[in-house]
Amino acid sequence: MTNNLFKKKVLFILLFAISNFVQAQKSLVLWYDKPSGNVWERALPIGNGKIGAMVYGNVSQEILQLNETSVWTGSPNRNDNPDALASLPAVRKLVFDGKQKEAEILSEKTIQSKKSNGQIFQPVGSLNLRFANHENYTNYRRELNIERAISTTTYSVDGVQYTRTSFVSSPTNTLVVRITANKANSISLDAFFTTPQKNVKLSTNSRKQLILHGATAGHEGVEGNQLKFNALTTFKQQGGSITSNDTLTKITGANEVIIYVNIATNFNSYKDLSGNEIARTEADLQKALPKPYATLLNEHVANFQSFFNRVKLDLGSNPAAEQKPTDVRLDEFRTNNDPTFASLYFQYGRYLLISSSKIGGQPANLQGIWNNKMFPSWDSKYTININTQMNYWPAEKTNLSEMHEPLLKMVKELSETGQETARIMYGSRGWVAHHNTDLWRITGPVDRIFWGVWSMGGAWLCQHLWERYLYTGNKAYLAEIYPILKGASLFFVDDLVEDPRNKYLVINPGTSPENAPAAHQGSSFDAGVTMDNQIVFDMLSVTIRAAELLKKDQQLVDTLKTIRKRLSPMRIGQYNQVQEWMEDIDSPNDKHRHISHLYGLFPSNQISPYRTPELFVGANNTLIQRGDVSTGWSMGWKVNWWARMLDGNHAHLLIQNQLSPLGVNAAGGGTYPNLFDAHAPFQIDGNFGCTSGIAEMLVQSHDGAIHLLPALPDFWKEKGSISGLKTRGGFEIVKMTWTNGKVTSLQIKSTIGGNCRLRIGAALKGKNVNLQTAKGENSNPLFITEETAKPIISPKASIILASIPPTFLYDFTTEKGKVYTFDVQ
Ligand code: FUC
Repeated sequence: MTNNLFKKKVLFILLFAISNFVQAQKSLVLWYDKPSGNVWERALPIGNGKIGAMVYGNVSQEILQLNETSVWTGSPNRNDNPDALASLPAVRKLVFDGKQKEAEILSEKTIQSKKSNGQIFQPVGSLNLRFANHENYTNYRRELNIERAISTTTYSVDGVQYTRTSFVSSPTNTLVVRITANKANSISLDAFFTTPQKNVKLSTNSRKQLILHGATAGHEGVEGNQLKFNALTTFKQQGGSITSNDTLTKITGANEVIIYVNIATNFNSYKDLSGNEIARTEADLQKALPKPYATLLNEHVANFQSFFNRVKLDLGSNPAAEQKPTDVRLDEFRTNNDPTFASLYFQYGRYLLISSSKIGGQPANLQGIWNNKMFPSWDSKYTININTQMNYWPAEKTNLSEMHEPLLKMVKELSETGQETARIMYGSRGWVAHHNTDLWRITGPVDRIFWGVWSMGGAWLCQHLWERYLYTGNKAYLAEIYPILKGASLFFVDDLVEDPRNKYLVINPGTSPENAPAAHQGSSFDAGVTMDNQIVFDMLSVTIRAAELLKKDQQLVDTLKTIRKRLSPMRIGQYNQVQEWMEDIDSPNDKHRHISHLYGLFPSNQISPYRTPELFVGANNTLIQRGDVSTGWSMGWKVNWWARMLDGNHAHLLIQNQLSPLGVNAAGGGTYPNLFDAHAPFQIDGNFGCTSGIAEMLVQSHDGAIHLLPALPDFWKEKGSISGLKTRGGFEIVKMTWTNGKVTSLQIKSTIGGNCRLRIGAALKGKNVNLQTAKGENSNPLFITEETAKPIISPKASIILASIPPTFLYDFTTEKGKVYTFDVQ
């Protein structure tokens, strides 16, 4: 090669690399042309599942607001009400007699926890960086690159360009901030901690480190001063000088500064606080400090991308919109077709899950891992009547199974603490959890009994254990989780009672999370509530299937099957809706944010256009009657429901409603400038719910087959592709492309073998596969769908059913590890 040719080739490669980089930058970056000021919901979240930080990007007064996953108030405790058992017969009788309000009043005293309503997830404090004389700046930009999990702030002062780069490294469990300038000796700053925590000591030491040591308080009678935390900030600077006084470290005239923040607690488990928070921060620091910055950064990016890069999504682009700052794009999204913004939001959900839920940390709570308030809304706990489950809807399908781990561990722990609750309060075997839990894995009913009476939290969470099995087919894992499933079912075996009105086996007292029918004098209490029936049905079904697969407990299987037959079926009511309550007392004007009786449509699969068409139409009517705009998480759930209704345009409308700045939706939620979901206030479930919904619009696998492009909206039809989504049965969509709403190419990997059944709108031709037209049940056991009892009244369902596009159904046999390629005919 001549020298010139070589140079040209290098130039070409460079240009290609740069254009790729710029492309990636544009589509997977949140960026702003103004600092956050004092607005937390403008700051940008970074985290590694243990340490979380909100980076404000302020120029002269920078704030990194800090969290650690186990910094909660209180200490090991329980909150059962032992009076429950004796009062249950009276409560049940009142409910069966139609005296729901009286039952609720009695239960407020006898079932409601008399102890704590759960503890609070709290902030550690903030690291403040003060830069003198930086008030007049130009060329400002701050961004969060969600493909690299790095936040960067750049600006110029007096002709010097400054760059701050922040990330939380998983390999070293350290928050790293690097400050550089393009002129020597330009970096001067004061660094100090502040904290809203009361029981703390701030200090510096001879190494010029900043130390924030403290203990959280007690709350609602639960002992405090037990959970200890330590935050340690360490500086490494080039050039200039470093000094410190009591609580402040000062750097003057440096060329570069690297800041390491380590945070740890003495928390080992919900019953053990014997860790050493000080030794832990020092040990983590020693993992980070010796490494050159480039190594730290590269290891961080590699670790993050080993999860993030598994899925790529292209929904089309709008180059004009892509040039604009993220807050402007958010403002315009509902009136502008900006498909890259939808894919950015989808990937942001995956970014947030990787950053807030990792092995060794706690599950993502109501705010993930980011909270600056001592008394955040709902204590930033785990509300397990929807919100915590929603956080994990994207985990398996968007190829982040590892991020599911902290939740699965929590379910195991609840199955331990919940045994005593089952025994003491209900006289039942097995275990139970109500509608909330916290770091200490409380399982008793909290808040007012109106909400707290619901006893399905554990059983719903068990569906996550089962779902992971359906995605992986891992029998050893199934054997591990089986005792937890069995325990949740045993609770129901003992707790279900016969309804004298109709002889069904029902949960009493039960409720449909947080709603109350007017006909019951506004009491939330009832028996045989639809969601209870659906969750019990799923719980018994998965236990039966798990026991059969593991060849265990035949007698129990027989019992569960007998009980399952006696559960009440779903019903279609007078407004052609799926009934929420046993009686037909729903109001078509009820706009309540919870639509719990559609649990059967999503996340469960009891309602299907192909298997239960009457219920499918009923669900459609229910969704229309409840309306679209609501709290953020409710809109996130609705994206999934409309995807399951196979209505991509309605799902997209909900995405537009959800991705509206707060205040646009009258009496509803929306999205903050940093793309955090707004209940309001910030609640992360909506982010995760919508991410799951977008995946459900592209690929579904709950209804006996892998359904490709089940709900593609007109906005994304023209051209697009998705790579890396997972499905039940251990399949991975290696890549699927589409044009004009039709799949144009497809590659599917089988990770465990078995029959693969595809449902698709266009005829397929296999390249290395023998496709058969599918008939009967899918022979792959990971796709079995359970027969639910049919509704009692059947409405005229034909109009909606006729609008469902026809599909082709194919079967082909797969081998473990092989990739199958298809063309569209
Ligand atoms: C449930 C919801 C509320 C809120 C809270 C954290 O109680 O009904 O809207 O999301 O959880």
